[in-house]
Amino acid sequence: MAGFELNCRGKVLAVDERPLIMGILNVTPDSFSDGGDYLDTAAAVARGLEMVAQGADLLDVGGESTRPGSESLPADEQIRRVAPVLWTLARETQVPLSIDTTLSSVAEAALDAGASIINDVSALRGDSEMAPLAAQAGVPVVLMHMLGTPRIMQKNPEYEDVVAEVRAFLAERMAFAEAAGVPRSQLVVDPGIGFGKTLEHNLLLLQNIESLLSLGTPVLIGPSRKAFIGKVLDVAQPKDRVIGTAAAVAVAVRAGAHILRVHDVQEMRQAADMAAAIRFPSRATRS
Ligand code: HH2
Repeated sequence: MAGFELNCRGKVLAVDERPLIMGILNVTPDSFSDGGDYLDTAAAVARGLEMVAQGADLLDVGGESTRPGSESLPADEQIRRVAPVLWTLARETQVPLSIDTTLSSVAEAALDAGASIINDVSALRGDSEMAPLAAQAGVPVVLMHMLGTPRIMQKNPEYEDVVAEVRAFLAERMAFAEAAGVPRSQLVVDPGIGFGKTLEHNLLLLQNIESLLSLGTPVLIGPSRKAFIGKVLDVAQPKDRVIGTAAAVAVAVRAGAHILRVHDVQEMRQAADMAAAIRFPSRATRS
């Protein structure tokens, strides 16, 4: 898959040279693993810069938790949380900043503050103004699969063939985005690990990442510290799921995933680079 590039308002992310690490920055009181850690703007900015120093290629800033059972948060409160963090980070680091939201008014304020990627876990279904905004702003868009909404998504999710259904959904969302004016070259797809999936669904999706590569866009995977790892390893605390996350990241990179959305940047930089070296030995040994 040669020549993949995302144009983040002039900052170019080369997607096929090495795996890209997207550092997670949740400016929320209630995110499932780091809620409350970075509510203060200064603490959030410091964490963002730390992740960049640890090897993050881009940062994903969110003001709303989408953990199972969560309610949606009004736009003005999301903006109040993320805008000052984005504004400051945009002036203190060169890496592209992504806004994790389903609301166009939040995305618009974030773009004004310096974000240059939209990460929409509703895949442009949550707000009819989101696709036109993305098209007009010319920024990359992450389209993620989710069954239902965060409030109800983990209540008995069912599929006949989870891999095929998630792939078909993402193909349909790509067509929708393109019809709205977002070029295919600016789209990223994501199977949405943990969003309306049982343990088996998550494992099957990670086992079959290759099936998404033929969609012809970069693939983003977000396994970081999630409950499926806790279930497999019997680890209750999300912050204790780092090694399980590293295993999932390595498998995803070996299968061809391009972007890894993670909390533990330092560890996942190494896991991803090691897996990439095994996938492409000639690149790793080039002097
Ligand atoms: N996962 C979460 C949030 N946003 N976006 C994409 N594209 N893919 C993901 O897998 C994904 C995402 C949930 O993780 P986190 O941000 O750590 O938690 P919370 O939603 O509780 O803030």
